[in-house]
Amino acid sequence: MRDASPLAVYLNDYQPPAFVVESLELDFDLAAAATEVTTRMAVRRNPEAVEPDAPLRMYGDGVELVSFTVDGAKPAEGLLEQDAEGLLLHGLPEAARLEIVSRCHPEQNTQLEGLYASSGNLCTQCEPEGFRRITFFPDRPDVLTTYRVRLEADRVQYPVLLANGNRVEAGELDGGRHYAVWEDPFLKPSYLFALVAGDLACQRDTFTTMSGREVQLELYVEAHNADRCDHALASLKRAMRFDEEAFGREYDLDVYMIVAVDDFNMGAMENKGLNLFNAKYVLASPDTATDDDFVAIESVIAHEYFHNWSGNRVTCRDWFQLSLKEGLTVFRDQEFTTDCTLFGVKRIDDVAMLRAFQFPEDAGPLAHPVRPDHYAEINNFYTLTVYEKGAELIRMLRTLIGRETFRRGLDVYFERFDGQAVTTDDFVAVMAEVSGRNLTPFKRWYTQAGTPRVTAATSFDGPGGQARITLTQETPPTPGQEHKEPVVIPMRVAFLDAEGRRITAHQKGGEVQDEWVLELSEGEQTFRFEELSDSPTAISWLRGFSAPVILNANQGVDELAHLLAYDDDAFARWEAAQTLFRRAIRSRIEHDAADTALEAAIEHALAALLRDDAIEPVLLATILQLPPTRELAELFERVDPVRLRNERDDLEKRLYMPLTDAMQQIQPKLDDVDNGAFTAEAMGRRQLRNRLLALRVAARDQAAVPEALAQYQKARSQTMRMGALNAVNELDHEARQVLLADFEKRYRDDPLVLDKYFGLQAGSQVAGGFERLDALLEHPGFRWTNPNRVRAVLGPFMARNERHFHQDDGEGYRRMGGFVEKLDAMNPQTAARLAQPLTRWRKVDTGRGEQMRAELERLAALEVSRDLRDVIERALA
Ligand code: B3K
Ligand code: ZN
Repeated sequence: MRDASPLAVYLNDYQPPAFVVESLELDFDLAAAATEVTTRMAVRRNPEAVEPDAPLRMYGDGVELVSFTVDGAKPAEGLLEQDAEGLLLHGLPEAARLEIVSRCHPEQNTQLEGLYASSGNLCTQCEPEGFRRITFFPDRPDVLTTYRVRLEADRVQYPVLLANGNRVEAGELDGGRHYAVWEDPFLKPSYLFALVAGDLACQRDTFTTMSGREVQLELYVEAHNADRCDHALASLKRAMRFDEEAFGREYDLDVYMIVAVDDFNMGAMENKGLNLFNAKYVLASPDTATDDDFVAIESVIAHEYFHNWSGNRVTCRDWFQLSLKEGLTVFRDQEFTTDCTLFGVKRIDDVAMLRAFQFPEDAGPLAHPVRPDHYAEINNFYTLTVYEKGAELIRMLRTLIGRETFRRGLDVYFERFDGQAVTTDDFVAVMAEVSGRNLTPFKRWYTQAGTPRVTAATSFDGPGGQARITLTQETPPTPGQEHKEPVVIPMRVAFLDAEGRRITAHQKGGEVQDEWVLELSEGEQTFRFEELSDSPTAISWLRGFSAPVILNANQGVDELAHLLAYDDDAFARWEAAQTLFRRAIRSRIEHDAADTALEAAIEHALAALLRDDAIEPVLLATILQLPPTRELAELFERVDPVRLRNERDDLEKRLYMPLTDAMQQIQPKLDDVDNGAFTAEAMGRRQLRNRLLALRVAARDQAAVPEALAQYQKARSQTMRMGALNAVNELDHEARQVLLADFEKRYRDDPLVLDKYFGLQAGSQVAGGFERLDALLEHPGFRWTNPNRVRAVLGPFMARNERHFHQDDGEGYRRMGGFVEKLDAMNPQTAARLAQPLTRWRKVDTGRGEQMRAELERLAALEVSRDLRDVIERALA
């Protein structure tokens, strides 16, 4: 595990496996201290292998070899080689049967990859390379086989024994033990293997598929959580129906199981028929989970379910192709959530997340293409770029070839590659085939890192006249990619008249339309429009965020205010406000002074919005929110994050101070929101209520703090309780302490809610951040071995607590560096992830940036994991 120099793996070195595995049997003698695994496999030389007599490579990581036979006999001297990566077996015939007995140690496994113990249960995480921590195996995604798994364990400690597929046998054994045998009829790669042994309660439901088959749905949780499963099960059924209706995809096994686990490195895992979930994305009750939690659970449940086709039935040839399944599955889950949400706000949320997290990644030292071409540690490539930008690529493909053609392409893709491990090129080739288009230029999006910058300029020639749009594009250099080529950018646009209606026109030889998708594929292109039905008051650009680019359209304040008031595209409307906010911040930082005329115009536009009875509450709530500091930082080469945060908060205060009356007037219309309803509309109204409260507190509205206290006290749901807490969390005020103390007492024994308490404390900029940090680490509920808890403290401290994280004496960096070092010894994957805020040192003003770099260099001089070393080395390069 401790490896001083990470050696890179290159896409160009890909070779098909030397052997195929025709079938696999795994016998587990399960115990937390030591588990013995007997692995039997039938292997045959792969006709597609490059070298005809290549040895069989079986990876193993921290696994003890007990015995090894080939066709029943010990391999002859010298044929079995053990090295740092595992086993190499030479001299194999055309086909052979191997039997390997090996041992692993679940209880000591704090990495949470492979087989490990969590809350007294045993479970697995194999993607991407965890299977090799369970047994020796050609653990790569293009080795697919069928699995028969026998689990044997103590009957009292582990009454539930689960693995992928269908249970075909079970029974009692002597000595208080029992067993179960599971068979998965579908070909799968080892990263989709899973087992669970534990004492768990099962909540059941059923789902009848579109062809009339009944599927058993089983949700396994610890007994005391049995009353928090309804939402997850209902979400699962909605997702199953949606995949049938929107994508024609039907579930294939007789049972679909989900197990909630307390200690988990990420959100969830799509193992075939047996999903393992971070308990955070399963358990929900109105008292413990906020509306945001409910929505997140629904979307993660859907995401993992959708993987059954995009990932499991059709999988990745190698890990460079990760976005093949992740980008596509994120796209599919976004479509699902959009279907459950109101008025395009889901799209706005997705864009906001892309801008706050993926754009900075694409502009920083860890930038990489959606399909990377080399990596030192694949776990570090489960990134916003592979997932979220990957989903944007799928969305652009749909925009370019049209919805119906795209849908047909997906059908062909799933049918043609069912049971195979393929590449993103295979995916794009299908879309090219069904659309008859040359998509080769589009593929640059997969191989080129960095966010393209697009500039738009327009000229008009009176009513009934002509319009000309000139678009240019440029992508800045990223590590290892100095020179960039133009990419294919679908730009959705409309012209709006003085009442906000769309103007019609046509492009030369084209039909009369009121919205266009312009395809920018060169460095610069001009698009001409004729016979405009009116003269445009505003242009609505990049509607629906039709491409993941940074657009500069040089629009005036009046034009933006017009879009904010009228645009029928929710994204474009929100974007108009965001552009105004960004401009105001930029002026404050660059000119050291507020642009008072601009800020007055923004305030005026916001006032009009607050008077608008027609706007959906959830959209209003979303528009009123200023961009977060980490997104704003991207506007500048280098910036002092503490000052940026202060300017942002001050702008918010100044803009909303004159609007407190207007906000107060809306509030009575939202008095009935804590009503237990979970419709999109009800959630949107709660969101607005909480947003108004928070903005009023930020704007120093004297009445707002007692209202927050009252809201907390009266709350019947976690959404309203957290709404009140969030509103006062930046106030150095007794109210904050009183509420937080009450909250801690109330939820001390409820890990998922306690995480919210940790997050509020760590993320608050109120003075005394380091003392609070110390207190959290001393809290009886804090555990270094629980990723949720560690993330709840370190995450918000680095993401939201600029004042302390970026304290100018470097204390914040040293603390975080120290925590990362400590965590790395237990859980490298989570440590490497939590180190990432430190890698952004070049964006931070020189004095602080140098201290961040110094902390990275201190870590680099230590013996750290390959995961962490990879991140640090790229950050310092
Ligand atoms: N495929 C898993 C992620 C595995 C991450 C490994 N470090 C969950 C998902 O994307 O659905
Ligand atoms: Zn996924």
